[in-house]
Amino acid sequence: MNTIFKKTLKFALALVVIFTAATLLTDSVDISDVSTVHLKAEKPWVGADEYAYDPGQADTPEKALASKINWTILIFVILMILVLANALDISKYTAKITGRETVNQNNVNKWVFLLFLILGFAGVIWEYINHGKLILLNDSSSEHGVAYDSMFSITLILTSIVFFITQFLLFIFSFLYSYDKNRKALYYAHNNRLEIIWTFIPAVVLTILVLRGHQTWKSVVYAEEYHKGKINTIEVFAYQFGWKARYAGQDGMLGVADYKFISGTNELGLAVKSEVDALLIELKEQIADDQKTIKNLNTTVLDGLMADYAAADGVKDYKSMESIQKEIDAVKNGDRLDELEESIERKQKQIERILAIQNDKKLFVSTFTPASMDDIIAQEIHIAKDSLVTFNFRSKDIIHSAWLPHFRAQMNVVPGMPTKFTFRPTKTTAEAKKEFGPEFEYYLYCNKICGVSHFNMKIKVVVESQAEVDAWLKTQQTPFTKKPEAAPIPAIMSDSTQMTNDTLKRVALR
Ligand SMILES: [Cu+2]
Repeated sequence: MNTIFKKTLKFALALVVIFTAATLLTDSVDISDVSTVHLKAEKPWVGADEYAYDPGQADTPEKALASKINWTILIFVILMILVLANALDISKYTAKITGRETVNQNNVNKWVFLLFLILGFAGVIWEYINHGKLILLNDSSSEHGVAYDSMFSITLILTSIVFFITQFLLFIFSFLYSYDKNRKALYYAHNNRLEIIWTFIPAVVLTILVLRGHQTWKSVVYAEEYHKGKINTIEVFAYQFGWKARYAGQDGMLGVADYKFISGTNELGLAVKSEVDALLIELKEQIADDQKTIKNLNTTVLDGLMADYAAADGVKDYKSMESIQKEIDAVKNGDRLDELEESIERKQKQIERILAIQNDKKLFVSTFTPASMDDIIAQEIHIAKDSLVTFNFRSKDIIHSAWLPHFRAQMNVVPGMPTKFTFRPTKTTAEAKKEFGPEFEYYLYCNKICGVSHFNMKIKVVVESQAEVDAWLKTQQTPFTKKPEAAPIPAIMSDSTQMTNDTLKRVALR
């Protein structure tokens, strides 16, 4: 009897908690209003400002649904089910003590199984109808993307068929063959034929799917062996938080680049002798500065900080006072010294590494080639429709991931480990605008959370004709091409002797 009392008490307590929670919920928040983020476009990745939060858009299916469901009632119903389960528990104990069954647990379970089957299938079908168009795509803008989309669709269709058959059997058997005291279960331990069938068929199907995937993958990462014809190589450089594109200049060759050469005027670290020499001088100057600071740390540096602190104190600038105090503490406890020594060591290492390249004759010749001098560095990526394009990825700092959703392409961008991706764009930006709307643009996004401004780390990709790409390239910067001096133009110059800009550039290079 004691147990029944305890259970009933628990049941009553749960009811009180639930009613209180429900009342509080109804009073405090209208959950229906904050439950969904509304996507501007019907397809989440279409449009210039994808993923933009747009509360003004009222008629998305998500919002319509959210307003229909009163979330408070939903939570209440779920909790009521839990209470009911508790109540059934009580009946179990009553049955045990009185010896009479009040609720047939088998019957309850059997109907719950059937209900689960119907609701589950209804949910899945609802999902297919409402979001299927976001999954089963056939609007890719690249050649391999078509294969990618069809593989995705085939896999989804096959797994859906298997899902519906197996889940139907699982739940309908539980419903039809629930316990019946007049029926004896059949003992059926093993059937070799069945085992072979359900091992062999999935194995064959999966092998076909995997092989097709491998074939497509090969076309992407082993492009040189897979495709015949010219491949345009573009370097895509990632940094926190942005991208830069590097094109080969007129020589058609991308020059050597190395993170060791990166400087304020050489963001991509191209092997340009004059830049690297300037960097060496800069590094040496910085080391000298650091050494000077170390020498004067406890004298003029500390005095300066003290004076700054006093000045800030004078105008009651508490924020500055706090940060200056931190600096003073760092000087006093030796942190600043450690910092400076580490910085010197780092710079010395960089100098050593650069010199190791410069002093090795073979390395020097293979690194500092003229190829770097005419490389084009751009803030956009322009590629020609139907041409084969390889993106060579390089990262300055940490791991990023280049994601081109419309081309069904993604590749990690890893510092110190060059990666690449080859594809053939099949739809120009203008054609895509016709399909997706006038505001549409292709973008390459970062798809690896890499810091505070990760969300905005993207670069525009333009697909156009080869002639348009060439024309655009002419307008882009070649930061290391020596500009022809404003030389005195010979008074008389016949057409045949007139130097073009190009020859002037070459002369300047020599
Ligand atoms: Cu990133």
